[in-house]
Amino acid sequence: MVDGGLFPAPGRRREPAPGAVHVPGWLPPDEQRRLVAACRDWARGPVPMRHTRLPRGGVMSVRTVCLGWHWAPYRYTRTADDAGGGRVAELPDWLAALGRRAVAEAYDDPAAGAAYAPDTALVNFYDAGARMGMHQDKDEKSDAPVVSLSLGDSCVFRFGNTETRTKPYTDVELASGDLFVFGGPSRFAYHAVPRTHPGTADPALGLAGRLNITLRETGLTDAG
Ligand SMILES: O=C(O)CCC(=O)C(=O)O
Repeated sequence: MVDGGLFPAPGRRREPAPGAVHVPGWLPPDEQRRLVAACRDWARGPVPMRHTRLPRGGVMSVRTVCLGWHWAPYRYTRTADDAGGGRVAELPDWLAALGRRAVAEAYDDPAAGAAYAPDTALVNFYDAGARMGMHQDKDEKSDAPVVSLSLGDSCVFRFGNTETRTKPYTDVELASGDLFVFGGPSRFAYHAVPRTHPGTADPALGLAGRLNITLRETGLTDAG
C-alpha cells in the first residue's frame, strides 16, 4: 500500500516521485545490527574506507568503501587506484539477495526483484558534519534501480528531478532501517544528503553517525 502522508508508519510505502519508493523501517533491528557489523569489516579493507578526492581538488566529507567494483570520480574499476591499488572486496551474495528482496517489496513486483543483479555497493559513512551535494548516479551503464539502505543517525534525503540540481525536489527523512529505491523514471534523478541529525541513532545499534549502503548494477564486465 502506498501512503501519501508526511510521516509514514513503519512499513508503509511512499512514492515521492514516480519510480522512487521509500519504505520506512524496512530492516528489523537484528538485520540493521548485522549490516553495521559487516560495514565495520568492509571499512577495514582490503581497501580501507576513505574520503574520496574529487578531480578539481575537493574532498568528499563522507567516507566511502566499495564492494564488487570501486567507484572513484567518475568511473568504476576493480582495483582502488586512488586508495592503495588493492582489489575491492567481493559483493557478498547475501547482500545482492537483500537487494533483490528490496526491489521486489518496494515495487510490489517479484519479477523486478528476481531480475535485479547488483554487482556493486557503495558504503558511505557520515559523521556529524558530513553531507553529500546534489548529484546523479550516472556512472553505471545500466538503468536498473538503485537500492539505498540507511543505518544509524537519521538524515534529510533530498530527492529531486532528472533535469536540474535545483527545485522541484522533496525532502524525505531517512531513519535507521529505511529502504529507498529509485528506478524507472527516477533512476537518474538528482539527490543529496544536506544534513544528518547527529545523536538520533538508537544506542542499541552501537553506531555513532550514519551509514548508507547503495546497491547498483554497473552494467560493466571485466572484459570492458
Ligand atoms: O547517503 C545517502 O542516503 C545517499 C548516498 C548517495 O547519494 C550516493 O551514494 O550516491
